[in-house]
Amino acid sequence: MSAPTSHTPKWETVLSHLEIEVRDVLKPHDPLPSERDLMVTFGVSRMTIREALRNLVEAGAVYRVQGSGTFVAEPSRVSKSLALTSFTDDIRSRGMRPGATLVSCTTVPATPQVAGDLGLRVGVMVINLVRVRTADEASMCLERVWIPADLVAAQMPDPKEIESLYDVMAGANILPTSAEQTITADVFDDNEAALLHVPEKSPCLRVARIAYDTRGRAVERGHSAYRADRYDFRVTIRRPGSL
Ligand code: 16G
Repeated sequence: MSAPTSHTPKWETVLSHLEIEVRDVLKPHDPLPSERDLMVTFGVSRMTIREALRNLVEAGAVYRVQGSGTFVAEPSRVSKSLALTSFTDDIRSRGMRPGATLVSCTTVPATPQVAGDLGLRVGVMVINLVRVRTADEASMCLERVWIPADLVAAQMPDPKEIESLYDVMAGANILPTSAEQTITADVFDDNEAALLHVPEKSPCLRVARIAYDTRGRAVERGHSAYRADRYDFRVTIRRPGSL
């Protein structure tokens, strides 16, 4: 949403404030302040507050309970299968718009851990890209990626311009086709929480991926921390021996 101007109707200004509160501060099923409290906070009429709330209800961001008030709705969750897909694929397939905000992009010597995962010698240069990934502008995860610099360096656009990293890699003829992935439960640290605009110590799923190309060469090491309130993983399981 664009920044309010002096021509913006009052209810839209209230709406933008409430959207941020609902998205970044409150949790699902938390109550919103009463109409009276909102009138005092924003110094506007009840009609203005009602118009803003009506828009929030219509957008599915909040719900009303007769006689009790207005509450934050469950955000639409992204349920990810374990297929090797990109963030962009995951978000688009749910009808949302993927986005990326650059945190940093550096070319650094591989540490022993990074080198070990990518099958490189310690000290070989790797590109380390750190981005906040969003769906319809709302934060979803903090993504840290390491790629051997010699694989993509020539094709690397301005890091701020990168949307899908897998598209950039495809441009360099690098196609991740399989990956080893581990998923662990954790909480965001303070720095991560600040970047994602979520409460400190809120739950996250940490996904560590080492992706390989068709030749079995490790082409990417990715560590992503997903908001546990917005992401889950869906797995198809089969009894051994059945098709
Ligand atoms: C996922 C991957 C990340 C990959 C990105 C590509 C995990 C843990 N992370 O976020 O490694 O770089 O997708 O998505 O699976 P993109 O093409 O939209 O940038």
